[in-house]
Amino acid sequence: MAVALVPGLIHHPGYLDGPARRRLAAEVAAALAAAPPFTPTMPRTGKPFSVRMSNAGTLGWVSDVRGYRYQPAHPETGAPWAPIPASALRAWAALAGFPAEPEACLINLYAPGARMGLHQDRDEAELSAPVVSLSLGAPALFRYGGPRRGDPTRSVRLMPGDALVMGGPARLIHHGIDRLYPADDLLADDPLTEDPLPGLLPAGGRCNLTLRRVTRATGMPSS
Ligand SMILES: O=C(O)CCC(=O)C(=O)O
Ligand SMILES: [Mn+2]
Repeated sequence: MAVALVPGLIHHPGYLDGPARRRLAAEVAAALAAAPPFTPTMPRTGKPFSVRMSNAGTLGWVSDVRGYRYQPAHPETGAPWAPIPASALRAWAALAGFPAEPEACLINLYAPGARMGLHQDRDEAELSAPVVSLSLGAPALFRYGGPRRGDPTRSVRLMPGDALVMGGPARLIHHGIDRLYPADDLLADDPLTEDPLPGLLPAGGRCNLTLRRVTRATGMPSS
């Protein structure tokens, strides 16, 4: 059952069941074998992110002292990113309501203690496409506000297998991850919090995939 948290921000709890999560995790592990996780740094300051990242797709999102951008190759190996996992493409087709494919699948890897500060996803030229995100591993507290930085915020817990669609009036809202819930805390022994990427992510970690259309899709009405 889908829940509109605010207009345009649609939460699909438990969108991927256990077998679907395991399939997606295997596909992500394959993408990470081709494009190993790296530690992005903040524009200007060069301060490292606490989240490690990689990408799949024809374009990947990267951040370093030169700024935020999309590029077709891994910043360290220079190799092209792997194709977007098939299960993630199916989720986009079912949930995005957008006629063109996503070009970028950002793979965020949160070790316990990692977080992501409030930000907007606005490095894409095609803002009429939503952002579709899929979560695996530890539950996390997702914070969301409005289009202005000072707008009031609320939060929702994202569980493994949840999908979140950020589109329409919510496409440019501020959002971030306050924290993960420790695996030994409230959900110990819950089969939903299985270690999603052994060897790639410490136990109790979380993986989030963020699918985005980057370039303007041809034939779309201009906005
Ligand atoms: O990890 C999440 O659920 C959010 C990730 C995110 O907002 C991003 O990568 O831009
Ligand atoms: Mn984001």
